[in-house]
Amino acid sequence: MASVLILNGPNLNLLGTRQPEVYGSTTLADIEAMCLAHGEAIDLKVSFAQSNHEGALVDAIHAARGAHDGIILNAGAYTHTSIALMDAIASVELPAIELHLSNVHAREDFRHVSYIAKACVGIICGFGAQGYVLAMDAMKAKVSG
Ligand code: CA2
Repeated sequence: MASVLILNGPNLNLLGTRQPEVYGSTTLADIEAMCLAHGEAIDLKVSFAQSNHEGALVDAIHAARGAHDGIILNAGAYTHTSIALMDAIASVELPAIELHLSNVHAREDFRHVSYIAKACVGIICGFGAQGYVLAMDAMKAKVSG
């Protein structure tokens, strides 16, 4: 069975507790449960992780090589700043999907810039928690040839 790492960056551990008007009221634990259930439905093994630390995210991406077939990454604010994450994604040579809950292009200008997009096969944003399911379907199609 194909396997995907769903990796979440800084502050996403706070989902559902603050700013529900921007990020919704679903918690990250709810999203993890939804992803695990969807993985069973579409035959995709799911590993789910979150870190507030850029280096820990780099380490998780490195560790995905040989362990997973693809990476779904909501890098949070590091999306807009991190060359290190871009380099890490490029280095592992796994298909990666950039994911955001919010429509970053309808928000502040600094959120229109993504360093990681260059290393990703595609981007999903603006669909809230449902975006994780959409990204899983896209990854399943990508890794199943
Ligand atoms: O829309 C997304 O998923 C983002 O990746 C979320 C990041 C933001 O910096 C990106 O531009 C877009 C921020 C995550 C912050 O999450 C919070 C959750 C609850 C309360 C406060 C922040």
